[in-house]
Amino acid sequence: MYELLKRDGLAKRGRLHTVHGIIETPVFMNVGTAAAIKGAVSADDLKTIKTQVELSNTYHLHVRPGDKVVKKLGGLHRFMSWDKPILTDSGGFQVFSLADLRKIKEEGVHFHSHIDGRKIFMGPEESMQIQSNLASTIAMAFDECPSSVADREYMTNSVARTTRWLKRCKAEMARLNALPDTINKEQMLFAINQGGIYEDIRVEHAKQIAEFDMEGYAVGGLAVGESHEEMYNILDVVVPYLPAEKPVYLMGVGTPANILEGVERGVDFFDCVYPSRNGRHGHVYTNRGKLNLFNARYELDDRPIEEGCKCPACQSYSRAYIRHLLKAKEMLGMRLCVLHNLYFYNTMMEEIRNAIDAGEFKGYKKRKLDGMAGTEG
Ligand code: PRF
Ligand code: ZN
Repeated sequence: MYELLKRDGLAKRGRLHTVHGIIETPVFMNVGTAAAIKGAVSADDLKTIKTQVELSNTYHLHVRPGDKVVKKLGGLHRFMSWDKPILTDSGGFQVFSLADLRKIKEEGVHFHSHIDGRKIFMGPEESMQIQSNLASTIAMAFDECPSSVADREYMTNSVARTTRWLKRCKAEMARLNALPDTINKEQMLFAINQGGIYEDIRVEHAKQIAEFDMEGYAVGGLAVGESHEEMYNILDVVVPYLPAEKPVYLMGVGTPANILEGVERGVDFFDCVYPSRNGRHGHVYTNRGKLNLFNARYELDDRPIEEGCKCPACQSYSRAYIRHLLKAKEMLGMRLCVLHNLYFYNTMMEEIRNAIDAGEFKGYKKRKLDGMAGTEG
């Protein structure tokens, strides 16, 4: 159940009550595709860095180790030793971006595994069954994320099919939640809006899925090659048609600036690989811009990544030491950068929530963006 606590302009401050605890929104979900945040980050670490929700992928876990294996071991929470909320993406997007030789039909998608080439079929029912076996807190509907350059005709047909798939997802999830051996019988299901950058197709689809009375609504099909302005425009156009008393999730987005712009337009949930991926490459976020710790200027820099940061990296280690670890390819170097970056994102979300509570989101956003536009130092 989602509680809308406050609005500051269009920005929403909310609280999603789940069987695995409360999610304070706006929230950034930390991406652990295959049931782990890449960079040797443990479930204990996630608590230290203020993670509220971990995100995993249906497609990856179905291929390896197999959702039936995870179910036998008690579900994803027990498997990865994480008792807070987990959101699983439905596989739709990953199948379209990763798998080879896919064929889309009314019943679902036929494709080959990117691990061993094995033939797999996934449709709405299969996606719900896999997510039910994983027993995540929130499951995502099975959708098609069409290319950003798909033409109007393709987009119209694709979106209509995604709506028909949503109907099947909802029915299958209700059936699974009522089965005696289902691990999480209160698994939530979020719908996904598609339509590329066609405003009318987006709005029509948003109206249709709003009728389904889902527990949350995602905006998919963005950050797939369109410009930031196009993405913000679609949010301006489509979010007003999604139920305001439900959480809104902008999938796969994004940079700190993208998140601030999304919050301002009424988005509650975000996820993105940037903080972990950039961390693994020695790129770290600070309130005065991003640093590349491989840069020679940090060779003798005894300061933490960010003065005053309470993350495990900044509490104990200098830029110079982390730079040395990265250059020596010591795993600890990557790990510290990933921990710092996720802490940076999670802390920004906390600041955003506090700013909305105080009714001063706009001022906060401007100060944060101005600061981050700074130069490397
Ligand atoms: N659909 C699903 N997952 C996603 C997306 C989508 O459109 C995106 C698009 N940015 C990221 N993850 N199911
Ligand atoms: Zn830090």
